Amino acid sequence: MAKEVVAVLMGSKSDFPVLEGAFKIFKEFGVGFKARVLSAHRTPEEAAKFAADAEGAGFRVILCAAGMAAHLGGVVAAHTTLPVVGIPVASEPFHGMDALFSFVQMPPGIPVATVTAGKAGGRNAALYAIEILALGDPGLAEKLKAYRRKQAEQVLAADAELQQDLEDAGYYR
Ligand code: RP5
Repeated sequence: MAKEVVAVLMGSKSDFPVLEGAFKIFKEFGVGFKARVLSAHRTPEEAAKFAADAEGAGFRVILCAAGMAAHLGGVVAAHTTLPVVGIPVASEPFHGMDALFSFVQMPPGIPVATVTAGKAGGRNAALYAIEILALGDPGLAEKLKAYRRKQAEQVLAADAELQQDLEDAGYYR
């Protein structure tokens, strides 16, 4: 098993679907991670302790997903100098705007890098963590470049398919 270098914290097990894409990306890149349910409000002492111990435990980046009044990223960032990436989770009645502002509106001095809400945010947070790790890992940097190339090829293949579909349907005549 790969050494766990990314910590993925979620405020509730109900946040899991937002992070599933991140777990798949870490697996694809061979990046070891540890996921935990830890809440800034419901388990404040455990969350703070995890953050304070994270660097010594070998983690290099911490992802935090939470919804509503999402203080997890801020609380974790307050207890570590490791980079913290916040993933807002959408919930009723404000559809993630509440969590987005909670993550993004950190006071100067304690940054939390915030991605978009939802599954896209989960995936981008994983890729951003890998970009950070790749700064000191040429093999990982190469995998990121290959990932981008594959992604571009998929878009170009979709474009070619679209051209063919429109041609076949007679829209270009
Ligand atoms: C937040 O409250 C969690 O991150 C979750 O998004 C939201 C609701 O939690 P549950 O009531 O589903 O446990 O702390």
